[in-house]
Amino acid sequence: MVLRGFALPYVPDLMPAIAGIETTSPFRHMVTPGGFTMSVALTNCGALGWTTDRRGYRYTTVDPDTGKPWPVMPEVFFRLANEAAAEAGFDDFEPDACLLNRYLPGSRLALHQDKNEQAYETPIVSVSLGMRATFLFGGHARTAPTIKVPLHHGDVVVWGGADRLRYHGVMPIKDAPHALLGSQRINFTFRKAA
Ligand code: MD6
Ligand code: FE
Repeated sequence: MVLRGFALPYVPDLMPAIAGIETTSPFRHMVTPGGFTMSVALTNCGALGWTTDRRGYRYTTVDPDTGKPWPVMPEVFFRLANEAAAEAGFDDFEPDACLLNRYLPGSRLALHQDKNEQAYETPIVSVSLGMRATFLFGGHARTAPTIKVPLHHGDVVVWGGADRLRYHGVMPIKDAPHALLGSQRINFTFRKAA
């Protein structure tokens, strides 16, 4: 379910919260198990954070770059995720992990499934800020046809139930600077990982 503009009222509180997360755990380019450096830079907040390196994908309690716990999930993040999930019919969503992705012009995200979480019965809540993106929403096989969904500043997507494991990705971002964030897109996705 796409909740157009749902995050807009939260933006004034989200921006300083993101700046705080970045101070403790900066965005960085991680390497996939296949040896590719991701064009998207990522960081995390919450009890668990998603990471990748040559050994695989996993959730960790500690930022591998700093050796310290991931930054605490800001209250405004949790509230946004919980309220968006409820709006989509998922009551009492209590995420323990939030993955933040930063895209610069040309950054893309290849088709993938989100399946490193323990709880597939809980949804994922995804918030888009900054430059627009074309999101690819596919099927349950990588080769299944995809539909293109434009995502703008403030849009929130909630996925769950039968659609939780669909393949998805993001087309290369076009440079059309955003009034507030400039030439970047920030996406964050909330999960119940444990
Ligand atoms: C993005 N989002 O929008 C990347 N994954 O930049 C994801 O990979 C994603 O939006 C699972 C659920 C929702 C998502
Ligand atoms: Fe994903």
